[in-house]
Amino acid sequence: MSPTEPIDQKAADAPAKPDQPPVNNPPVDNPLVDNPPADSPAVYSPPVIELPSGEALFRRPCTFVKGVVALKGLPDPVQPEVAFAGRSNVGKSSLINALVNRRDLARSSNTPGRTQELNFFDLDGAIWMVDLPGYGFAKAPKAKVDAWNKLLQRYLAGRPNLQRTFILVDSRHGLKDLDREMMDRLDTAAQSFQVVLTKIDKIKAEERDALLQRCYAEVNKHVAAFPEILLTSSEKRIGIDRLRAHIAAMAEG
Ligand SMILES: Nc1nc2c(ncn2[C@@H]2O[C@H](COP(=O)(O)OP(=O)(O)O)[C@@H](O)[C@H]2O)c(=O)[nH]1
Ligand SMILES: [Mg+2]
Repeated sequence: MSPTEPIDQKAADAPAKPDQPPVNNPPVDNPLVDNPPADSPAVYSPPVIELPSGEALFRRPCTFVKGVVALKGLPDPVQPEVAFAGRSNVGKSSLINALVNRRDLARSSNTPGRTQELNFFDLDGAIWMVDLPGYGFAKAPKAKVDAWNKLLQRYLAGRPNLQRTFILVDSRHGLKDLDREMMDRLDTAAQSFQVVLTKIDKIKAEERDALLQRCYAEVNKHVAAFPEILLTSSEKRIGIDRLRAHIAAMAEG
């Protein structure tokens, strides 16, 4: 399916039936996965993934818990958590809202002043989702950037319940140096990460395949990288079910 084609919303939301594979599994057809050119770098072949567990988890209520500005404010690591990182404007708030099927959950915590906090969302006691501050604020004062980097470093190095960090990358821009720094940091901290391409409705199918190939070639070199890159659009609701299922696989209860 091309990202420019309309998505059948009913079909996309319908529970998986054994005789009818869900529209979003895999999220979009990818000729590189099905038929990689001989000279291309290895492209990961995504496994069939159970979507219903993700649907069930994300039907449960999600609440904003707190914004954390210092290590001592972190909640005790009593349940698993996943974090969302990415450059500002990458579509982080929109993706979290799409996951929980709300318009304003992430955005409501995104008022100025809250943007430099680690925002914790509790998915019904099963898993925390942590919205990390968007990186790449050119105008932020150096002292603030240094303080934020220190907090992030300590958080990533010492959070035993952190299962995975999703690094969101805008499909129109691809990987940037700040994303590379983040991947290096996660390698050093031995923290698993997974790249999630956002706004794939904004690019053409040909561009998408080339982008995916470039990203796989680079991401695969990182020891902490989860081998599957996800393609998403919050606006067209593409790839949301699959991301939910990934999160459900790490949740408790
Ligand atoms: N076309 C398109 N636009 C998107 C998508 N996700 C986010 N946006 C737009 O990108 C801009 C930044 O989104 P936001 O979620 O606030 O980004 P954040 O700064 O990373 O939290 C907003 O104007 C969104 O409407 C998407 O999937 N498709
Ligand atoms: Mg945001």
